[in-house]
Amino acid sequence: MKHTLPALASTLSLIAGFALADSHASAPEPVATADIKTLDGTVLGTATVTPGTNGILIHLKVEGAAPGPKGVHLHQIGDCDPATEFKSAGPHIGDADNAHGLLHPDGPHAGDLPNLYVGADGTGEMQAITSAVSLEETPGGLLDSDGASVMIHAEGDDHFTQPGGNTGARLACGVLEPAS
Ligand SMILES: [Cu+2]
Repeated sequence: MKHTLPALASTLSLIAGFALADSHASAPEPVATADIKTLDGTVLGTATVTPGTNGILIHLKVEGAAPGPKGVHLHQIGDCDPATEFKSAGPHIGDADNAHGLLHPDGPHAGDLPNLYVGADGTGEMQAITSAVSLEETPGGLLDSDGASVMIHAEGDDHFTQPGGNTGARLACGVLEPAS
């Protein structure tokens, strides 16, 4: 007994060590990121895209924004041209397939996301899992040949009104680029 117990203990710690190392090794990294800028070129924040088991995790962080809810969508084209007031980013991903709105009975667009909430200090953060978009396949893939953009709107999305949920102007836009 005196010999087998320590042997058993060291075997168990070896197994635990392998299990721990394994779970850490599999933590996925973002596959795409976007710097989100306003019309005058100010960087408002960043977005990352990380594939998970139940979908793609979108993680958005901003600072220096006006407080309150902001609509957030994935738009079809990776082009944030301020001269077009970001209309160069095109419509929401999946806008031809469904109505707009996470709460619309005929919705949502694949690119519809929950609102970002900005606090009184101008910072805000949002995380959402979506299985409505893919990374590569067209149409609407986040990293397909025409890319995709993360758009922050001036007003919160009511998730129902057509075509954009009453979110108002396109406040800030970021082109998703493959993470290096
Ligand atoms: Cu939008």
